[in-house]
Amino acid sequence: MSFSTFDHDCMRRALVLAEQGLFTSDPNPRVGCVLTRDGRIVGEGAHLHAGEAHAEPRALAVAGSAARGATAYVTLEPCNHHGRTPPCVDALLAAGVTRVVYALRDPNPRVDGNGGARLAAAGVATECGLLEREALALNEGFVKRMRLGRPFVRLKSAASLDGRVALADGSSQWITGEAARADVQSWRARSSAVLTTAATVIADDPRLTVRLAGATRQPLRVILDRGVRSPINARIFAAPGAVLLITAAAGERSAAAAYRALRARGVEIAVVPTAVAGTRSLDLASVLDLLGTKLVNELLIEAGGILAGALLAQGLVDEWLLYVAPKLLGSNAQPLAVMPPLDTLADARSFEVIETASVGDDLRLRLRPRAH
Ligand code: AOF
Ligand code: ZN
Repeated sequence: MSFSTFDHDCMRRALVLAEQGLFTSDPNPRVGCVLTRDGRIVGEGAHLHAGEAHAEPRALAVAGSAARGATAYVTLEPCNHHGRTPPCVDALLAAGVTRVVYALRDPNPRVDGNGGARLAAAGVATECGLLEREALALNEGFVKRMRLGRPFVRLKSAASLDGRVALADGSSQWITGEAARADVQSWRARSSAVLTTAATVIADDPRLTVRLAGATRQPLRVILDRGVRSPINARIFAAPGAVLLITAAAGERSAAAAYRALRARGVEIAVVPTAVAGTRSLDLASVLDLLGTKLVNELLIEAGGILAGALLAQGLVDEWLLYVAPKLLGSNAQPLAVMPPLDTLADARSFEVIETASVGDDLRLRLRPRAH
């Protein structure tokens, strides 16, 4: 299939529109739509909030009768199902659109090829795959949850040049500068959930909220707390937005009072198995499965080196957002990722650097694990 420069330009525009939903469309994907006729844009739309109109009906509403004979550029395959809104395929057909170009097949099993097939069967020229990589990059979380039932996992760490995330006494505020900390805000804002551990709640007392001007949605905050140790007066419980505490200790008499107090504060409590029966660590794959059932697309993990090491060792990290402060903290400070010693260099975990950026005085690396 070959696409013209105009096709590319229109799909690029649709991707820009899709980005309007970056912080808000959750748990739905970010989708944009551009309608053109005779080489001119006649309508544009984006999907902004789950439960509200999809991108296509928004663009069709702008185009009105100009949609007859138009081409629709959509960043995701138009849906063919009755969800919270009627099928976009019906709306496109009713409006008389004659060509539909979409970037990415919708992995939602209720759609997954059906939308495109129905358009084609109705005689609409239907083409798929234009700027697919870019459309996928906007919706990696949605796609992974639909395919595997688990969120896309983004691990965030803030370390010194010598790879340390806290002094031996636990103090870590602050290693990176204000600009790097502000940058984290937008990664939180695009996430469905932000996850930490009881150890971090106790050591740092973080709120883990989004404090960007105009933010309308708080990600779910998740605490891994095997022993229900999080203090009830921690700031995370007082800050706006929902909190989910994941533990393994349900039903233990010793934890009953802690549960009652947490529930009284509106905290939801969920239980997963431990990694190995009788050990302290929660089974992380089960944690991700649980968060998939809670419709978490993108999960941002902000915790210490123990959880980071476990996630990396188990191959559960999809992207590592690593802020590096040009400082040395010394070799007794706490490591970035607690991992067992290696026998040979060939066993080292390695990563592909997909982006580097300067943020204030610090560096930001985006890394993707290489197959191990
Ligand atoms: C589209 N255009 O703009 C979006 C689509 O509950 P609903 O009715 O909002 O349906 C959500 C599903 O629709 C979502 O899981 C995904 O498969 C699809 N999203 N489809 O044609 C859009 N946002
Ligand atoms: Zn739709």
